[in-house]
Amino acid sequence: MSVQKFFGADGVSVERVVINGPQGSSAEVYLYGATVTSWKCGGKERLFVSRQAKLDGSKPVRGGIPLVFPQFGPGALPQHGFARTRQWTLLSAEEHGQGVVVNLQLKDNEDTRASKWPFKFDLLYTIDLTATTLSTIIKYENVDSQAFSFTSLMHTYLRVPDIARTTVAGLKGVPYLDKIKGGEGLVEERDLVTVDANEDRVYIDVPGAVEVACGGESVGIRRFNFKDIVLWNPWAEKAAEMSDFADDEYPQMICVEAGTVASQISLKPGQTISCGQILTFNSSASHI
Ligand code: TA6
Repeated sequence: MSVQKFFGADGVSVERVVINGPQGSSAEVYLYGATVTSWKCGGKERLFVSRQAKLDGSKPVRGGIPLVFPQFGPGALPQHGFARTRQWTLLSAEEHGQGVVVNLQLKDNEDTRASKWPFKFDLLYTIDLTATTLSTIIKYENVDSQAFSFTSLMHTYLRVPDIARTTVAGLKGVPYLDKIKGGEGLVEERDLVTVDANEDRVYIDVPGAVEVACGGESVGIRRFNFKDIVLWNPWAEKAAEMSDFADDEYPQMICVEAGTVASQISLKPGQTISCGQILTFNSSASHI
């Protein structure tokens, strides 16, 4: 197991960290946005990053696990908030018994305090890699003198061999907002959700784990203090509108995103909450 630090153009500041875990597992995180851009296990890359993604800090990374905070979607702040476009601080990267853990931090600064969400905050992001799991958990702290509320989400782009053969289990009976149908409220009736068009759905108060399966392999997503799941695939029409997403890439990805976005998380001064996800690779999916 090992930790590799790669430096930016200045030769001094760490640009990204690669951690190598047991059984050939690895992960990569850019300090820009604290964006996980790779998770390899079972001999393959499990995350999707567009070949047209910008990794130079000029725009949010199109893929991996961008962090959405303090605002999901459009609103008073730029789309999905400022956490995914800020430079995070690397606090530590070290081996433990079963793998490697990285800790990163983001605090308010004069730019965020001048924004429409001006509060003082402290985010501690822990990324933990083992042979078959990747956990990503943020400890959110209110270090302001007043309460604040936010929405937050881990915008996970999973790589799949073929979207046409991909199924998502664990959403049956869950109410969702269908953003393709103007936010219409519906209830998922399928045991296995499939995608064959542009889909953009917010599943609300999802009760348990979900599993994304394709070709006999799967990734399980267990949430920790995150209530909702967003499911998105741009399909051909939206792919064509994104300069950092190649037109032929949508069949190789599905976003299944753990977050709290249909309601706000509120913290009083001094309060903290930890939220996140544990991704587990399964070489034999529990559902086909
Ligand atoms: O994944 C859900 C979503 O909110 C979609 O509506 C789509 O906008 C996607 O995020 C990507 O957003 P971005 O700002 O990264 O282009």
